[in-house]
Amino acid sequence: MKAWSKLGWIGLGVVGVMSGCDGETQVDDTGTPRVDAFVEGADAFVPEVDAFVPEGVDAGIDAAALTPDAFVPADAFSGPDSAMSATDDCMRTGYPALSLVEVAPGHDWNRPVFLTHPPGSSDLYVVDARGFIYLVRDGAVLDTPFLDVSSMIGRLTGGVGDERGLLGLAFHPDYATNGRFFVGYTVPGDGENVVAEGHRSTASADQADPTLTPILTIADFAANHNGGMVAFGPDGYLYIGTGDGGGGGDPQRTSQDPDRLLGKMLRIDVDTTSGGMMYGIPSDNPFASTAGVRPEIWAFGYRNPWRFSFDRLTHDLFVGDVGQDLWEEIDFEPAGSGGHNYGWSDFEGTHDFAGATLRAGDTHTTPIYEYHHDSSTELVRGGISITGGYVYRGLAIPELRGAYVFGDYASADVVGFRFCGGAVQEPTRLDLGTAVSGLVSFGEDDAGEIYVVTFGSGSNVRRIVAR
Ligand SMILES: [Ca+2]
Ligand SMILES: [Ca+2]
Repeated sequence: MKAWSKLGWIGLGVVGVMSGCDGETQVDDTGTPRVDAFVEGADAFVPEVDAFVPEGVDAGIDAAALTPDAFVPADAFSGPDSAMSATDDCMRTGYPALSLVEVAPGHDWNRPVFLTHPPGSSDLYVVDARGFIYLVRDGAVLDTPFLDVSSMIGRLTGGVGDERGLLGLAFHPDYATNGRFFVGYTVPGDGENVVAEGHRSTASADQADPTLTPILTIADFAANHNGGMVAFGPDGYLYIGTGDGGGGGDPQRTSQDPDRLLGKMLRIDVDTTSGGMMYGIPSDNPFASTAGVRPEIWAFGYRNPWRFSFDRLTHDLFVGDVGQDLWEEIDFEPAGSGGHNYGWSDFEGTHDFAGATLRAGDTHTTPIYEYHHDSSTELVRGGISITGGYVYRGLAIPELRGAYVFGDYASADVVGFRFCGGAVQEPTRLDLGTAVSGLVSFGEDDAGEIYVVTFGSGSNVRRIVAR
């Protein structure tokens, strides 16, 4: 646990206990001392999720009680937690009617591919695959891009389905003070997948220095399946999703190869360096000291993890992993549990995939949700390339809270479900009031509101709102 630990929350943290206390004082996520839920005599405190109902919330299902002024401090979402509990959100049923609102009305987007924000900031940053990052403030795109590395990334020539370019962005948890951010991109051609560090300009807080410093470069062999998503976890470490390299059918068997970084989730420490690398290896990485396994590896067996996210309330990790020809899947990782093997290319979804075997000794962590490319039986109709989303924990749409919202690049459908008690509840095609075309990514702002990013003929960046 790194920078944010000072906020006082723990992994499953609905109710935490102060480190070093002897069971006398507990705090909830707002730092309010709580003693009523304390279990007398317990050596190791176990969060009593069910026992905790935030003040002002009647069992968590009264939408009228979920107004921000009722109990949530104005800055409650500056970190990944809120004062409300996952249990409350799991008691909800159904989904509200929704619609989409442009973040910058009338703006002519080109290749938007991701949206994110610095911690604690209401600004929105939109990544354009051609090599730009645009800053959106108060409903308008600033004239000068935050970052322009288009001359390095190169103009994409493979059409809107081209998977290369500038693909990911993550602001350091202490960005407000240190100005550090990280991007994922591909170099032109079939070249490397790169994670690089950038810095906010000292001349203007709305612009970055023009030079990026690569910190991790991974050789690649095909134009597709480049991962590219980077995100800081609740632990303050940088998570990096990598594709299997590309082609089709995992031709180089990279995803199960312990000596290659393709087809994995990686976790690194960008605040230290070690072993001649420009980053450190967290000591609790699952293979940090395992001979024959790259220490950066956090999880095995992805094909192309196209968008992953941490539930800001539970810290669980949800990954949309793009399938081959039959099955799209959503993988789940309980907060802080590394070392899983998600199966590719021994499995596509829960199904055997010919030609590969699982890494010796591993067991297959199966997806929590999968859908077939045969649209006649699926909520996602016509899907062939999943776009992983977010668990909605915002305040603006109480009836949507707790829902993991995702979609598919090739489908007009967006689907939500709540993952509670280890089970997918009420998977439902959401009513957005419009078909979504070219859904390339979701995004989340500091308040927990979520966005859809589309490109192609309908390039746009829109916020999901209640209708
Ligand atoms: Ca590739
Ligand atoms: Ca899998």
